[in-house]
This record gives sequence, structure tokens and C-alpha cells, in this order.
Amino acid sequence: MPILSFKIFHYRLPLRNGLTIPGKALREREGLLLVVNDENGHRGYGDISPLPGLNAETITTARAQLVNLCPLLRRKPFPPGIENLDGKIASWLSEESIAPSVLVGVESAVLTLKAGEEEEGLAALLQKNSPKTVAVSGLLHGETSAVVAQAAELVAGGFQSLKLKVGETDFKKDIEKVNAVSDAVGGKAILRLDANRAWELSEAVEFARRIDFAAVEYIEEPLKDISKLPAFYAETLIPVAVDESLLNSRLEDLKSLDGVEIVILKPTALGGLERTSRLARQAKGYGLLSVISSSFESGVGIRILANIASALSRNVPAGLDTLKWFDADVTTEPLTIRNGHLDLPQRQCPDITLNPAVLTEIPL
Ligand code: OSB
Ligand code: MG
Repeated sequence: MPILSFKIFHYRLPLRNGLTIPGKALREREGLLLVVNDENGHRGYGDISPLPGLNAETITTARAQLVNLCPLLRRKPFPPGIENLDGKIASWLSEESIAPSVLVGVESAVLTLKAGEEEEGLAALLQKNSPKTVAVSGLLHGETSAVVAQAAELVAGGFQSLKLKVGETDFKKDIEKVNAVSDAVGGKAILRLDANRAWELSEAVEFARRIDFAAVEYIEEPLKDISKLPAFYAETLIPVAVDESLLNSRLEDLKSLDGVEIVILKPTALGGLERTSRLARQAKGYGLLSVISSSFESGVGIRILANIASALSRNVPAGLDTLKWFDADVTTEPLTIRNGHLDLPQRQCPDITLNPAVLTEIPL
């Protein structure tokens, strides 16, 4: 069914303790919400949330693109089979070169609209019999005493996977922190580490030797120089996940680096749900595990990513524990994680209520 009308909102979400991403410190998260309607009153939603430091487009350029694109969405009905995520949405959008976050938002809006029309959840639309809940990796943040307390609380709350950033500060503190978390979880959860390319090979190897690595599932991006990942693996046997390397290297090349066993897929950074799906299929073909992860999207974006994770990366804990960074959300229904899992409502986005306190409608 064609899109009859649409609205675009700008949102500002206060960040509880700010957000530090490599090279940036944010106090609030800005984004755009795209709401599309068909003539039967079904609704689709998309979150456009370029993350400074990760996306080249800004909120201003994303907004200009979206405003230009929307009339086109209304002119041409979307084709059948968009739920296969095999390039039909890209063809429908024709030759436009669309920024990564904008593409995710538009794809999300048409897919959730279609899910609403079919009266099913997005995950089920994308993949029949996909799981109704999505395990989430609990995100730890702060000094040693804080992360130890968080780890104990998350494990008691049913999380089986935890994620900790390393490489941000002092090397010794990192080692102490990982070992303290490892003690606190006492074998009740597996630990993912993320060094965001902080280290030289020798530092990464020393770090690995001095942590209790039996509890470590994998480490994301340990090295400044990815060509040395096989040497890191040979010395440590800790599986490596690639994340930001996917933004400028081909998966075909990364997969031939010994030790690379996991790919972190962030659709907002990678540029689209179809692209993410293609990468997830490729990864599976190479025997790699895909982990769908957030770029600190709003609750609408996280709902969509949770459905993507259920459909594309079955039963792999997703990197979606980021809503706790926010003091408010774009919807009035909180998206809660129970027992370490996000529930996927059977009728997905169509039933959400927008929170006017954080939204400003953009006149079109
Ligand atoms: O370093 O993986 C990162 C979010 C935005 C930008 C970079 C990163 C992240 C996350 C998301 O860590 C949460 C997760 O992966 O669990
Ligand atoms: Mg990462």
C-alpha cells in the first residue's frame, strides 16, 4: 500500500551522565523521527540518529536529505518483497545517494508500515518464526567500583553477557577492572571487551596475559593496526570482533585475518538494514558470528534493531543496552529489559505513543 502522508520530528534526549565516544563528549542525543501513514491508518516509524564521530552526516544534512526524499516516497508505492532485505528498498529509492542514518530511518519506516499492514511484528515479517525475545549484552560503564556493582546487579537480573570498554585510560586500571568484573560475575556471565583500537600489539598481548581471560567471549578491535590481529590471536587465543574496521575494510578481507570470528553490525553506521542483512548473510557464510549493536538510537531505533537482531542474528546477545543512558525517550512506553532480554511486541511499532515533551515537528 502506498504511503499517504508523513511527518518528521526532531528530538532531543537528555543523556543522564553524558556520552563519550571516541573524540566527542555529548550532553544530549539529537535525532529525527520519521512517521509514515498509509490510507488505512497503519503507521511506520523510523529513527534517524547520526552519531557524531561515527556518522559523517550531521543532523542538519540528514534533515535536508530526508525532507527532499519524502515526496518521492509518496509518489512511488514500495514494491512487493521489501521484507527480504535483498536490495528492493534501495532500488525503490533509485539512484539517490543517501546518508547511512537516513537510509536506516527510511527502511525502518516502510518495513514497520508493512509489518503493521500484515498485522505482525517486524521480526516475523523479516524472518518467520524468529524468536520473540532478544538477549542483550549488559553494558558496563565507569570506574572499577561502579562496573563491579553494575556487573553484580546485571547478573542477578538475568544477564548472561556483559560488555566492558577498555583502552580508554590507564592500562593497569583496565587490567584491574577486568579482573574485578570477572571475580564479581563468578562464571555466571561471559564478558565482551572493546578496546576501540587503542593498543599496539605488544600492549594488547600484555593486557591479555594479565587478565582472567577464561571469562572473555571476545575482544572488539584490540589493535590500532588490524593487520596484526592474527599475531594477537596467535599469542592470546582470544577471539577478535571487528566493528569500526567494517567502515573502511571489506568483510572478505577482514575474515581472512586469523582470530577474527565476530562482526559487530551497527546499521546506523553501516548504512542501512539491507546492507546489514547482506553483511550478516555473508558473515554466516564465512562462519562468523554477527552481533547487532546500537549507536545510541532512541527507543524507536532500539525497537527496530531488536527486531533485526531477532531475525538476522538469532539468539546471539545483541549490543542494545544503551537506553539506560537516556533520561527520556521518544515514546511514552518504556522499553524494558527483563531477565536480560528485550521483549518484542507482537505488533511492533504501530502501537507506540509519541512523547511530545522531547519532540518538535518539522514543518514541511
Ligand atoms: O565502541 O562499540 C562501540 C556505540 C556507539 C559507538 C561505538 C560503540 C558503541 C557501543 C554500543 O558500544 C553498545 C554495544 O556494542 O553493546
Ligand atoms: Mg565497538
